[in-house]
Amino acid sequence: MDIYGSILSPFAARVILAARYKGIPHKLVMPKGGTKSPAFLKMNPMGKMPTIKDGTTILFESGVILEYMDDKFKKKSIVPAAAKAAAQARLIGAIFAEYVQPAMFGLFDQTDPAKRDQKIVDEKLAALNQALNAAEKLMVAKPFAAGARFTIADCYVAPALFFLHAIVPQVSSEPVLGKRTKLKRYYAKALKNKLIKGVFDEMDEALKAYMQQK
Ligand SMILES: N[C@@H](CCC(=O)N[C@@H](CS)C(=O)NCC(=O)O)C(=O)O
Repeated sequence: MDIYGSILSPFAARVILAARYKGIPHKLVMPKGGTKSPAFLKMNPMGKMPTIKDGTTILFESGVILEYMDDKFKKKSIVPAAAKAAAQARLIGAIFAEYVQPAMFGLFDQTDPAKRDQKIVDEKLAALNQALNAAEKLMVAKPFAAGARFTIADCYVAPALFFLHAIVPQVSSEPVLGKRTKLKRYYAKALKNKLIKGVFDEMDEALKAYMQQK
């Protein structure tokens, strides 16, 4: 399977984590000519990463790709079998996809102090805090997001937490995860998990390279 994307994209990192966890043979490729080239737009008219090519199957949207991977490659399922547990794992993922990440990207745009709009920073921090409070209620963090096993929830949570730790200290002096004990426990355990820490290290390297060329 070809996964088009950079590990620096938290959306692509979701899919990379799932592929590595499930042991799906894959190759990470950057689209030649970028995400807006005619050839890439033919595969994904939205011109976004991640996009995958699995034989004749071309798919995009990270959430759709995660579900496809789990449906097609049955080994080491990332969606719990029971309906309620599956919904809970997906719900944690949705909080990060729909609320944590948009606030986080809003803050990413404000990291340059010379161009910062403090009103926007305050708004995004408030939105982020609300989303993290919701995540704190839903997370199990024993040690994975939805319980004892790695699930689809971790594919969303882990890359977002990497980015939060890279971005929030640049715009706020408050501790990134505040007093949220489950999120803090999750992050501490993630740093000791070979799969997740491996992805964090690669994201860190890619972020440093990105900042240097900026
Ligand atoms: N909803 C999409 C979002 C993907 C997305 O926004 N990817 C960004 C990377 S962080 C991208 O490809 N941006 C390149 C561009 O917009 O040209 C998903 O979940 O896959």
